[in-house]
Amino acid sequence: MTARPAASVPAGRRALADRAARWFRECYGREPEGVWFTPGRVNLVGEHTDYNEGFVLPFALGQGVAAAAAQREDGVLALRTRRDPAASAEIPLARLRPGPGGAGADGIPSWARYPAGVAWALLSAGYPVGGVSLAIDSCLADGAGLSSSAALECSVALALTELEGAGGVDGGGIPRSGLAAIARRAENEFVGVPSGIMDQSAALLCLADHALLLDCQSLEFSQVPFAPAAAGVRVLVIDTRAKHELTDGEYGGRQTECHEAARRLGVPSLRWVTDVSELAALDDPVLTRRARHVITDNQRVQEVAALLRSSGGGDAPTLAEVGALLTQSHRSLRDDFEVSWPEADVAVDAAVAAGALGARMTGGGFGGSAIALVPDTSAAQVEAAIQAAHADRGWTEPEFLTAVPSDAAQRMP
Ligand code: GAF
Repeated sequence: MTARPAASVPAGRRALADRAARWFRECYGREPEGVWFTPGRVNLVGEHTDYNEGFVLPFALGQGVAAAAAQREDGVLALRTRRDPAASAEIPLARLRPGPGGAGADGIPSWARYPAGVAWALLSAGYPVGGVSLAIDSCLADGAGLSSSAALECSVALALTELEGAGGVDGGGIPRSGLAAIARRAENEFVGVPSGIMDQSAALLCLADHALLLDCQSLEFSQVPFAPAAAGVRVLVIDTRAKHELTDGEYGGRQTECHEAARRLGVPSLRWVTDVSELAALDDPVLTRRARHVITDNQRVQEVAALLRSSGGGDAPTLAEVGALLTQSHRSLRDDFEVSWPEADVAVDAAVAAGALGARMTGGGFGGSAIALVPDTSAAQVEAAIQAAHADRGWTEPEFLTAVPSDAAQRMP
C-alpha cells in the first residue's frame, strides 16, 4: 500500500516552512526553489522490535523539521541550521565519504553529518545529487526522542531527490519506502548510529488519523485508524527533559544482546520466536529478559492494531484496553529490556495514578519522552501530577505536547 500525504497543510507546518524560507533568504541571499517538511514521530507501541525484524506502530506528529533548498552550480553541499547559525558547513560532494568509525566528513558539525550522510547514501545508491544550498529549521526539541534526526534526514532526502528531477519521490522516481532505507543507511553508515527502520518509515509513510503498522522484516505496511480525539482522549507527550542520545553505546548494546539471543535460539532474528515458552532454551537470564520483551512487544503491537481496527480508530472502552497494553509495554521496557529512565518511570506511574488510561516511554530510551493516553477530562490533573512528581525530586520541569496523528513528509505547496 502506498501512502499519499493529504493536500491540506496544517497551520503549524505552514508557519515553520515560511520561517525556513526566510532563513534560507538570510543565509544565501536568494529564494529557495522549494521547502520540504518532515514530521517527528511517536511510537505507540513496539519498541526495540524494528532491528529484530518485528512489528512497530508509530504515528507522525504535526511538529517536525523543514528544509528550504535550491540547487547550486559548484558541486557543494552548503548546510545551515537556524538552531545553531554558527554551525555551518560547505562540503564538496566529491569528497563525501564515511569517516573512520562512521564519523562522517571530518571537521563538520555533528548535526551536519545527517544531511551529508543522506547525500552520500543517495550517491552510493546510484542516484544523481548536484550541488545544493540547504537551510534547516525545526519545531521539534532535539534529544526529546521524537525522531528529529530522521525528520532531518528525510526532509533533506526529499529535497535532494526532487531538486535533481528524475521523478523525485512522489513523482514516482524512488518509492518512499526505498527513500526510508537510504535515510537509514545515512544514519547507520555515515553518522555511525545503528538505528532500525522505524523512524524513517514513520516520517515518510504515515497518514493523518492513522498509525503505521510496519512489518520490519518484509517492510510491508498498512494504515491503522487511530483517532483518539473522536473519543475524547488525547495522546499526551511528556518530554522528560532527560536528553536521549542513540550514540552512547547502550542502544547498540541491546542490539548485540538481541542478536546473541537469536543466535543461541538458532533463529535468524527474534521475530521468529512467538512464544515466551521457547525461551526456556536460553540459560542466560539477561538474554532471556531481552528476548521476552521483544516477543511480548511484538504481540502487543498486533493486539493494539486489532483493537484499533475493530473499533474504527478507538472508542472509549477500546482505548482503555489499548492504554493497559501501553502500560504493560512500559513495564517490559523497564524491567526486561532495561531502557527506561527514572524520569519516565515516575511520569508513567504519576500519569496512570492521576487517571491516564495507560502510559509508556516512547523511542529508544535512556532519556527522551513518554506518552500517556489521557481522557480530555483528566488532562489537567495528569499534567499537574507529573509536574508535581518531578518537582518533588528536584528534576527539570517536563514539557507537554498533545500529539495529533498527522501526515508524513511533504513538499510544501
Ligand atoms: C530509535 C531507533 F532509531 C529506532 O530504529 C528504534 O529502534 C527505536 O529507537 C526503539 O524502538 O528511535
